[in-house]
Amino acid sequence: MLTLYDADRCPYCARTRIVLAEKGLDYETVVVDLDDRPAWIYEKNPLGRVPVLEEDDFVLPESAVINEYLEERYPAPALLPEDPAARAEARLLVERFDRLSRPYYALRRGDEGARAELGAQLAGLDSILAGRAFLTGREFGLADSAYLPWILRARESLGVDLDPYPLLADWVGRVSERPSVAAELEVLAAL
Ligand SMILES: N[C@@H](CCC(=O)N[C@@H](CS)C(=O)NCC(=O)O)C(=O)O
Repeated sequence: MLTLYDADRCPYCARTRIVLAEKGLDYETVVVDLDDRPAWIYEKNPLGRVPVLEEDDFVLPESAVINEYLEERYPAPALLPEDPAARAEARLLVERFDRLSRPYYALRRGDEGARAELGAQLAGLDSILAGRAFLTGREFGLADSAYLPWILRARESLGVDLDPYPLLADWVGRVSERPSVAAELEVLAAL
């Protein structure tokens, strides 16, 4: 049995919700109140953060690691390409995700220059999509799941216009038709 310690508003949790949905896995959700975190969450994750995935007595924090675990434990459908170089490229994008999250959170705080810095990162993703349909490669996968929650929130909550990044905007439109991502749009609309 899989359990996800989860919070609707958390984009890191959204990463894992997308992967669980893409893989068609059944799981239980335990909602963690981020404004009043229960003491027991520190037993699951010493940092006190969500998401945490539990499978029987195996407990795992960190969204990127959880998603890699799910990919290996439940390989079908694959969310990484077969080719080792393409797999490495997808992993590199996930590894360097803080280049996008830094200006995203700076913009949320209202820091000067953050919107332009976030725009530069969105332009970088747009140029990656010039050579491929998805950030992960030819198929939707882990890198797409890793970036989408912030890009959706930037558009929906921070008023970031994606029109200047046409390939990125097309990608958002394309992936939004997937049930895993459509469900996240519903979560966002209800926040
Ligand atoms: N690196 C972690 C970050 C998770 C994270 O920051 N989660 C936030 C909610 S979106 C959280 O639990 N914050 C509580 C805190 O930082 O104390 C991951 O990828 O899972």
